[in-house]
Amino acid sequence: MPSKVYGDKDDPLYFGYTCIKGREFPAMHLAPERLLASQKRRPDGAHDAIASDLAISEIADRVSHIVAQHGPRSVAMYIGTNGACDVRTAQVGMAWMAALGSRMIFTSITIDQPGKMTAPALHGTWLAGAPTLAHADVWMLIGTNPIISMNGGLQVNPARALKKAKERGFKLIVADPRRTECAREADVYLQCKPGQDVPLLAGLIRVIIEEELYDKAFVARETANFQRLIEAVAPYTAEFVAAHTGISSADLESAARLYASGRRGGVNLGTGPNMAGRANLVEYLGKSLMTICGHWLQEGDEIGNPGVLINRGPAIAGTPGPVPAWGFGMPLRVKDLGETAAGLPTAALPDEILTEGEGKIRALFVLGGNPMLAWPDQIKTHAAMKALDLLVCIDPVMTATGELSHYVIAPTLPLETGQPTIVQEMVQGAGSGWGYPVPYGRWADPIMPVPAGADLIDDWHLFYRIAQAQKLQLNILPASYLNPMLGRDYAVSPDMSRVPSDDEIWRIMLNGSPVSLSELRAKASDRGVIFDRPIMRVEARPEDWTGRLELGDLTMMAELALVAAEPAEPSPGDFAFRLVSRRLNDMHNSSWHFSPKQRRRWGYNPAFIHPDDAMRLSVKTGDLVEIRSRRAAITGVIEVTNDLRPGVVSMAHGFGKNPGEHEDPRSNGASTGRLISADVDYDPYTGIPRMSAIPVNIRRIEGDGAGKG
Ligand SMILES: Nc1nc2c(c(=O)[nH]1)N[C@H]1C(S)=C(S)[C@@H](COP(=O)(O)OP(=O)(O)OC[C@H]3O[C@@H](n4cnc5c(=O)[nH]c(N)nc54)[C@H](O)[C@@H]3O)O[C@H]1N2
Ligand SMILES: Nc1nc2c(c(=O)[nH]1)N[C@H]1C(S)=C(S)[C@@H](COP(=O)(O)OP(=O)(O)OC[C@H]3O[C@@H](n4cnc5c(=O)[nH]c(N)nc54)[C@H](O)[C@@H]3O)O[C@H]1N2
Ligand SMILES: [Mo]
Repeated sequence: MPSKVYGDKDDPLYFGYTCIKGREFPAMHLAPERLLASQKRRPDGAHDAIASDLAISEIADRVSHIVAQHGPRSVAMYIGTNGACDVRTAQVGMAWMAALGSRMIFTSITIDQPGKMTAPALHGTWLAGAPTLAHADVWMLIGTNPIISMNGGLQVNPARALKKAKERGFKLIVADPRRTECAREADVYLQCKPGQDVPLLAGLIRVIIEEELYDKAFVARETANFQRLIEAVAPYTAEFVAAHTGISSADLESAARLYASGRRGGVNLGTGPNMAGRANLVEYLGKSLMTICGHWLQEGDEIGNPGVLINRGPAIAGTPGPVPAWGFGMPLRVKDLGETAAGLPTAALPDEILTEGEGKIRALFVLGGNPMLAWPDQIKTHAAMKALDLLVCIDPVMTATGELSHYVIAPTLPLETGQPTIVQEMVQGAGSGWGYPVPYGRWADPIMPVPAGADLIDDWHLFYRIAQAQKLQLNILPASYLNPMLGRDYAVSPDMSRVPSDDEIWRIMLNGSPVSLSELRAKASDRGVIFDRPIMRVEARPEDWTGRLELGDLTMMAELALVAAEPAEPSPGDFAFRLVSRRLNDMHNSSWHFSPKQRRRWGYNPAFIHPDDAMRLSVKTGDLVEIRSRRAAITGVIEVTNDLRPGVVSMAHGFGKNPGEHEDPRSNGASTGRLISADVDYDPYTGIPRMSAIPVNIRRIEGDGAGKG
């Protein structure tokens, strides 16, 4: 039985890299907190173990009953971070929803970085894609810290990739109110005010245009409405940017000049800017910055990864042009929201559950997610979860959401099932420097046995077996096509009289993949391999091609005008601090907080503040404070650090308990989601409310005196 995880130094891509979450995997499989049987809620709120067969047939009955009474739209699905990690879960789950006739599928994307999907729709996708780090001279990271988060940008083993790139003169620009691990490596670091990324990006674009540093030939050939962008960024003068962002004109100019000086480059925005109020616009400006500098891959450039398990689209130096980012598909009943390029608005799902009337959502399936500690507006989420007729979670532990669930289905864990490296390839479309830079692939056989006496199922079995009980025929799409429309030709309608074997389901998932499942297993079973794929180079677009990258989308230009009219301090005096989101190195969202190794530093989510602020508030590390927003108050534990911009309090999410439950700030942490309101200051398209740069006040809690000094 494996007890230790270590990196394979000879791996041709990771070079021995592992993260603490990976190293903790075996411990998670054996953790005493792990559920070894599914759970059913009693009327008094406690849970009893239930045989998985019985749970599945009871759930199928209840769903059938709800659908018969209220129609398929009353059943919704939420795919969380661990519902997306094993592609079988989401693919079979979505096939079941399709068979049921419900389109109410939500994911964490709309409460994470929705601009990653809407901006390419508004701007147009450059089919050749962005350069990998190895082929770039300059890079900009805005509110993202991939050395720790692995959020894309710097690719796999980011610290090593960055070091290699810097050895050959590569330059890095970082903008973040917190001096992050990435900021320490930066050639230019901008310690900007949070929530002011629109002025920052518009200011950078203005400098590049005014100093004529942009790629004139590329802009003339491949873009539309450049003039509109020129006019829209004109108000973002050096003085305006300095007042709004706290960045001096000298620093702004040196960042702009450095970025424009590169031949190939990338721009990555992360959760910070996407959560700070203008997700679509900040990502749109990020794409526009790459475009005016002509930083995309060009004709003749080599494509780093032509695809191993995923079919990469054609590598053409051109764009089909913009496609609708919203205003299509199925409308919600609330807040005038509907389908978007980033999916349905998860932040509005509680409203869909709480709003009476035809189509009201009554049943929710949560796949590897934890709404109670992840969705914005914990108070409203709590009301919604309690209002459901049926709440089912698939989760290896009893979570805050599990406590409110009618059923918690106990799944197998990754080391107990075979897995290919497909998810890492699927994310390649999320931006520059995402996915594998080379055609790397690997198949991992199960290496740990399912614990003796446990009654566990692979997540996807739940939906397959509910469908069997409901006599529904599934039509399962492969995961090997990023475009589900193309993947349709490869969909499989299995014989529903039996459950497919592991081998069969993986064949369906990889149906039509460039490298087949059997080739992957034969060549890359005991270690990762860089596959010998034909070299792919970017081709010229046909002369008569009409698609252009849109630099002047009217909705985005109107939003630029709105921000240009905002005062530098939106609410002077009212709320002295801005609460910003962050990741903790040892923890992953709300998962596995009980793991002793992950708790070795902090078992909670500290409230990081600058020493000057600590002095002003008369607090020191370890002291308790009240953090109050317009919506609610939580108790935080102070951690003083020089890394932050004064006036900013930085806290991770995913901690604390359900509202009304006793919470020990030094052991459970606190829920930052409770401070958020889903009903004010939300994006009119994706529904994401302000989840970073939240106005708050901080007050010392008198008489606590338990600080560490
Ligand atoms: N205030 C605030 N809110 C935020 C954010 C923020 O920065 N600030 N960040 C947002 C972001 S970026 C995201 S992605 C969302 C996350 O939203 P969610 O995905 O809803 O939340 P997680 O905490 O990632 O939930 C993961 C769940 O998966 C379970 N799990 C762990 N391993 C497995 C497994 O192998 N199988 C299964 N089935 N389950 C498993 C864990 O126990 C946990 O309950 O939260 C968002 N919410
Ligand atoms: N160790 C660890 N790794 C993780 C996770 C985890 O919980 N722990 N979560 C995973 C998930 S679900 C995701 S989505 C990714 C996220 O990956 P990233 O987006 O890289 O997440 P962070 O490391 O929090 O970086 C966000 C940065 O934004 C800054 N910031 C906050 N507000 C603003 C703002 O208004 N403007 C600017 N410019 N910056 C701002 C914060 O200070 C922070 O440094 O990470 C993933 N990886
Ligand atoms: Mo996320």
